[in-house]
Amino acid sequence: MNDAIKTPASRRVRVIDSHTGGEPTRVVVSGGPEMGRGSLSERLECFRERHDDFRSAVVNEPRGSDVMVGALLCEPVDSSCAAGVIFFNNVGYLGMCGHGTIGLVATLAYMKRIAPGEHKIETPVGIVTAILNASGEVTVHNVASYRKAANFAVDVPGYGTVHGDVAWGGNWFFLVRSHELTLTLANIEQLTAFTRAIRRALNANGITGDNGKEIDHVELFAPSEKPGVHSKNFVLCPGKAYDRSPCGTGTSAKLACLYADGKLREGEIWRQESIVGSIFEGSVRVREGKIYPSITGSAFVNAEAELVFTSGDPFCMGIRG
Ligand code: PYC
Repeated sequence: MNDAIKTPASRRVRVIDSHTGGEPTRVVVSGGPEMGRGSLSERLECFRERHDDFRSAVVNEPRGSDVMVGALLCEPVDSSCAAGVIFFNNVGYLGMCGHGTIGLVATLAYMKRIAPGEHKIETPVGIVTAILNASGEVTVHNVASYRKAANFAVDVPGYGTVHGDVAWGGNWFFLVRSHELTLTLANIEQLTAFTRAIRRALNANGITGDNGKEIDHVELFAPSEKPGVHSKNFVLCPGKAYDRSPCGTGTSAKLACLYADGKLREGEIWRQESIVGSIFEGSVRVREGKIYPSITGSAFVNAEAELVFTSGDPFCMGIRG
């Protein structure tokens, strides 16, 4: 525990909340833990090992909820970057977060720290470039994305064999090829139960991303009913929350699979709808054989607050599931 947490009565943490297509992002602007000047991936490990109670305090109940994604604003190592960021949620840490990067850029604009134009953002999985468009929309040029395994079969207890692709879009995803469920908000419980069962089965069978990384996101797809929109998704995030946005890293993983299948050409626009009806626009660029997805969406700042850490509050550091 760091010194500031030992004297919580004096601790105040400034946050700015936004949502991107319905999915919240809470940017910690000041009052976060001190984690040195190492790389963002080193600082993420320091966050995980030494300040995990701070993560819980910011995003878990009673201040937050399962759906809240936190973004700790950091000094970047590379001074050409506008900011560094570490994303986290109710159960742990995210390598990259598409909706969160859009939310971060909208927040930096709200704080008048950036103007429309191109900005580099340092994340634990590499530098991403974001464009704050004059319209307020944000385009994120994501890290290289790829499919690790196609049409992989996994036996899911209670559901039978499920086929899907394992792909990286800044996080690891299992993209289910076909299923019987209808993607509506009325079906959230069934969609959540099915995708959690798939993730449990992947874990139980030792099926991972590269370097043994857990496949902690599961994606279902269906046709969208909106004209000009190619697909609708349901995305299970780590824990049991689902993404209200179309998921920037999940859409990146989808684009990598579509490109690998010859179903999307370089530069062609793919519109991905989320389970709540919000839309991201995506496309890919190919450089030296690698697929670089770009995702465009909008975020809106909806709260500015100071989190107060009060001594004697038994849930000061959040309720851990
Ligand atoms: O937009 O990449 C994303 C994301 C990951 C988890 C929640 N949102």
